[in-house]
Amino acid sequence: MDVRNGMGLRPLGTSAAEFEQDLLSNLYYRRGTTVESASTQDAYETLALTVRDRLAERRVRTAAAHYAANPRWVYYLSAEYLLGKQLEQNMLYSGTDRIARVAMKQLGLDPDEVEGLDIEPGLGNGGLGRLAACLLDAMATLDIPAVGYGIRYDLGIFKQAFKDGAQVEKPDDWTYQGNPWEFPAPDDQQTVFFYGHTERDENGRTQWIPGEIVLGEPSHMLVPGHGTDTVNIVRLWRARGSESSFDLSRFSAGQYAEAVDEAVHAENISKVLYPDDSTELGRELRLKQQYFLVSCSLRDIIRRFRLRNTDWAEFPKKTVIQLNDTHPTLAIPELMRLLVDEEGLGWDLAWALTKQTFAYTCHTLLPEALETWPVHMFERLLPRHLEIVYEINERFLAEVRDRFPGDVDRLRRMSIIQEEPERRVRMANLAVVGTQAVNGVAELHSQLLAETTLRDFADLWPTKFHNVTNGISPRRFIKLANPTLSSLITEGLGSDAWINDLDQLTGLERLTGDAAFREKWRAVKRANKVRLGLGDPDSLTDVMIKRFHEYKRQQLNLLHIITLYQRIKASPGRAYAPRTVLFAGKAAPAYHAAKHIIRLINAVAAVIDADPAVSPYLKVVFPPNYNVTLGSLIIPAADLSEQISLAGKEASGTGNMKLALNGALTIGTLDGANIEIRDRVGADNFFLFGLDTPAALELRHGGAYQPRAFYEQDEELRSALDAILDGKFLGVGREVAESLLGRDEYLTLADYRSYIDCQEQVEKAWADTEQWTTSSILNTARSGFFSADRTVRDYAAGIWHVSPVQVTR
Ligand code: F58
Repeated sequence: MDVRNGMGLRPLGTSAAEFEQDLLSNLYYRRGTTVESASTQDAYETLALTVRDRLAERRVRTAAAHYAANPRWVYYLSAEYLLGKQLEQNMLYSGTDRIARVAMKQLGLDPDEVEGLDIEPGLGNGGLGRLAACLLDAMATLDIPAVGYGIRYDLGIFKQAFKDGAQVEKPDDWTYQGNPWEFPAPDDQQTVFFYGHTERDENGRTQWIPGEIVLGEPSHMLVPGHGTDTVNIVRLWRARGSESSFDLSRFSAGQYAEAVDEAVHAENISKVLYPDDSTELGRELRLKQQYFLVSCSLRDIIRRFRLRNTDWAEFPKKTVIQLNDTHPTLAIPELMRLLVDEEGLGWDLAWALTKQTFAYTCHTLLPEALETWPVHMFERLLPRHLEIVYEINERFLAEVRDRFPGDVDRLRRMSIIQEEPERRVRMANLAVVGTQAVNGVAELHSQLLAETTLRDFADLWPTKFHNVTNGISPRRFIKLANPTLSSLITEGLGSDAWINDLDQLTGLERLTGDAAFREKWRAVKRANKVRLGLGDPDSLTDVMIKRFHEYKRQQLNLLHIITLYQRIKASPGRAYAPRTVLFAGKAAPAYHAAKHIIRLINAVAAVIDADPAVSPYLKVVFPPNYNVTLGSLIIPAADLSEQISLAGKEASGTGNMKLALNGALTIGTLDGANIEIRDRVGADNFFLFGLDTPAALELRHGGAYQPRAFYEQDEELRSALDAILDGKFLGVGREVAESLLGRDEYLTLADYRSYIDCQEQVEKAWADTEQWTTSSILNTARSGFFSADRTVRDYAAGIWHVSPVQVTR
């Protein structure tokens, strides 16, 4: 059914001429200007609207098909989304990429200049936020009815710049020029309560009398599927002061600032994304953000449920809510509150429905990254929710007591409330107790969760624990990011069907014997390095792109660079294979140790650059402000992918998958999804080094790690660290060396020798161009498993139990 026919609407054309007409018309009616007087910004906004219109039509049909089917929906709750730029993606998905460019040229517009104005919404920190975006992309591509819920932060992840080599942060006012991709939906506004107290009414029902009321204003962006007509949405909430928050009496008295105080206070809730990575700040505003997201989203989910359903017993049959880490876990007590206090359901029924509705994905193993909130703060902000959490906890602990009588330690560990040294609410415990499924994000991670971090819970409910290995969008991370490699693959396989069926890449294996194909493969990689424009395109391009964190061990890579530098200085005559080492990534603004590492990398880069004996062979580059856009330029140019975290620390990693898919070989530890990458691409096409998880645990917990011993025994290591300590790199970075020699939890020096030796293997392999090319092709050919489509199928079959709904014309 073409909805437009029923409405008497003109279908939008698929030719360049029709697109050109629509551009002109949008320029005139939506921007109030003409081609002659349009600014580039006018042209960009108009292009965006013209592309968006084509997807809007699919969106309307999708909504109609979903309404008719009344299916089980997936609601993905995430405090973060790193969606990446929208224009290029939406042109590809709407099939307008070619005609849009033709039309622009016809109108005398420069497509590159116009498209250059598209900006990336940076509403996330790193892997977790980007995973959310990849899963939404795959859900739409697989025709799964889904809505992503999040927060529309005014300021996204800070922009990173370097001043004297040190990171400085600038605000990311990403909607400064507006955002043409967004549809406001003021009719679906929600009211959110905070603070106050609870009262019991005459029927014994609890009422929450709030102390502050804030409005949640939704808008959504389109999430089109690739090669299908499904267009889902991601709905983002923005906080607004309620009408009563504007104090007219103060305004009239000339107290203008005071008059808007309350409204400004309310709007602060969605003002800024917390730029944190893996360490939690116990800030009330962050808890407020979390509840704001949860409260708005749950009311919206219930509103949508009621469009077609009346019986609460049906709720879990029509709804599955996936919690992306613990940040949206307040949804569990909030649904209980809505069902018990507002809908009048009994506790047991409400609890059964709640548990069936939710599932929880954990993204970490670091105990310090498990969220907890001080009970007193929780109680002040969300008094009713604390009562509900207590009740959930009491009933849960009774169950534990029944199963493990007398095991007081276990009870203490499993309680949702931590008692010592301070009373805190443990969000991960709440998330496990209140859901029907818990999953880790790679095989090793899921296994370690069940054996260590969440072990008591896995003892109690073994079948609740799942693994769903992460995946990445092949549309975003090869088709769009690497168009030339994509064309070559399509040429080699004889069709482009691989983009939605990534396992078809195995067909490339037989092309490893095809000399012409191999030549083209190398030419594409080289051209991608030229496009990136950082360093010699014939050098080994060695890439480490990720957030800065000590566990990820950028400092280990740095020690290798210093060692290479010193080797070249010591024996200048030898023929060294030129290498460009590229870093990109941000450090949390308050994470000083990570910032010291950044500063030292930049100092080492400068010293090497200034040394003509070394610079022909070694170059370190560190482009600032890593984001999806920059990643999409770097990934296709990489030869070597650095995945060197201490084993047992990286939950999965997804950059590792993007790089392997684009033909980079990995140097890595047995950590996260590296293990699965190695299993698939083959040990011969992967450079393995370092301690494995049991060895790392033993060294750390056995108290046997003595970094000084490694320093003393290994001359090259000593010399590298001494150079830092002696101030050889602009006098910068002593803190880094001291920390490596002190209580380094990440056992960097223990893995140094194995890493350096492994890098020598890399160099040898690189010298054999033919063998390297084969390994590169095989990395791509065998990375099909890491498609987010596979990940979503795993969730759909193992956790969500949902089926696709076809959108027909
Ligand atoms: C990442 N977590 C994991 N957290 O570190 C990575 O191994 C995994 O591949 C990825 O999730 C996807 O599963 C991550 O990115 C955050 O950014 C949090 C944001 C909120 C504050 C705490 C860190």
